[in-house]
Amino acid sequence: MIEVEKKFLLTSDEVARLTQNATFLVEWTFRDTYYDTADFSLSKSDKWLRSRDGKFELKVAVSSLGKKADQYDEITDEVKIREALQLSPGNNFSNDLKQNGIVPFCSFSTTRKKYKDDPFIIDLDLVDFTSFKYSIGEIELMVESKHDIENAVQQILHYAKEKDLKITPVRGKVVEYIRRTSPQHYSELIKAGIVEE
Ligand code: V4E
Repeated sequence: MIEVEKKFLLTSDEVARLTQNATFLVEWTFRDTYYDTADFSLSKSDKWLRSRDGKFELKVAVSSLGKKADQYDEITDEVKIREALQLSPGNNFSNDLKQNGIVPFCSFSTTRKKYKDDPFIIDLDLVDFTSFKYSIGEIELMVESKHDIENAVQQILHYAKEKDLKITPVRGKVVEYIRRTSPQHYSELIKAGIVEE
């Protein structure tokens, strides 16, 4: 499955409109640790490796219709993550990452409130970066194939307009963390065309 999502920085009024007719599903807190090489080779290829509460996941950009990708395949199977990272089969994944110079570069916890407004899933995240907090909302649709991505994006934008949300480019949590804490990493992501200034 491909997760098609759009991020929003929401005012409290916008949160109220968005959740008014939605069903609250669950609230929980999780910890993400993101990994990269010293020269940022993964993130500069739009590959985002994280361990979420100890379980590894790799997000890889999906090219759709020749445009710069802003949707991601989520790979959770260790064998497939190894393939995508070109790591040979081995016993201990964390050790193999380390041996290949892939090490943690940030770790933070997020408290997420999840809602459903069929067919959309709405996530409201409050991220604790210790020295600062970041609040971000996401509207998501899951699709089976790359061919469904464009239509899903249009559905999300239509829904956001119905809710009178402000549609602007928004930095994801990790990108915001990198911008605030690691200017060199941030400028290399801009140079590589992965994030926009
Ligand atoms: C895809 C991506 C990154 C990986 C983290 O993805 P994100 O959706 O921000 O995290 P989260 O916790 O909401 O994941 P979920 O729980 O939904 O699986 S880090 C950076 N990107 C891409 C990206 C980009 N290229 N440019 C900007 C401005 N933001 C993010």
